[in-house]
Amino acid sequence: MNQKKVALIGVPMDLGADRRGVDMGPSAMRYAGVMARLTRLGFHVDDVGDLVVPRPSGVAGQDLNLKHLPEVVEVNRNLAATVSEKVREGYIPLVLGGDHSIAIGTIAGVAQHYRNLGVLWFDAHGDLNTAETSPSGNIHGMPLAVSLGFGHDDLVRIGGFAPKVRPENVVIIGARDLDPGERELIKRIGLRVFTMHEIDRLGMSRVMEEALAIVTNGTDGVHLSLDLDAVDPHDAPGVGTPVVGGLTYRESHLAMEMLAEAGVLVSAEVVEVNPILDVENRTAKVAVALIGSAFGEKLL
Ligand code: B3U
Ligand code: MN
Ligand code: MN
Repeated sequence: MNQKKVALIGVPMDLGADRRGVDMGPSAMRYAGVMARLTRLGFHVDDVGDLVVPRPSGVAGQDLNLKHLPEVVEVNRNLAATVSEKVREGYIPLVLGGDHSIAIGTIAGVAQHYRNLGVLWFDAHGDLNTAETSPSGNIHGMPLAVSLGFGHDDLVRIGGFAPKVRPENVVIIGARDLDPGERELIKRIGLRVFTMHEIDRLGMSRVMEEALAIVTNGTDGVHLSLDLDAVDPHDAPGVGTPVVGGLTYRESHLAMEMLAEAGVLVSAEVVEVNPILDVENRTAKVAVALIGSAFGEKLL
């Protein structure tokens, strides 16, 4: 009996995005049939349900450079514990967001079981800000920095160790909106970023070959962090922060299919689906289709 097992974990969190509707993402993706999609692929799926996300404590006195920090820390601590337990039980955790701040908890939980975790980070943004460089104070613009060991101690230390991942094992794909402090950090730590410029020049096939070579080199597993705003707003309009000029439906599917073919995926999260801004749940449907491809769905 070695049927592959997936644990679905919903995190209806929008505090990292300063309350913008992405808390409904898990429902939207469940409604779009994520469970049936994975079951059809032959996975045993355990839907753990949704973690509890607290109401924001008073706005008065809160740190505007790290909005809702105590709540974001609490949720990510719980998420790290849940993810870690599911990995221990032999599941591939699939975390449904929620805003991207939840990557802090997912990666903290997974990294407890992998000494050298590779990370494929699909995003229009870098998510490499700290309180010092963030233009918004929103923690969903910080999770990759935190996982690399940069940022507020309460975030960086979740799971009890830091850093969770090394820059040489991480790539960003689809970036087109980077802040000055993020560019500086990318250069300082030598992080490989495949911007839209490179995707246009090289094509997604070549970009994924290079990206997979990096995240599998010396690693013992690969985590997929999929921010739906990597996809062009034409195909994925319902996201927290849409940015024009993104990945096409076809490019994003090819990327997920190539990831599945590599056979290295150990955990994933799909984030920033915002049903309030969506058109007939289109973005959640795209998200679920991309999940299908990442987990091995083929056209023929
Ligand atoms: N880089 C900006 C904007 C942003 C980051 N992530 C999202 N938006 N979704 C920031 O606020 O850090
Ligand atoms: Mn993001
Ligand atoms: Mn983003």
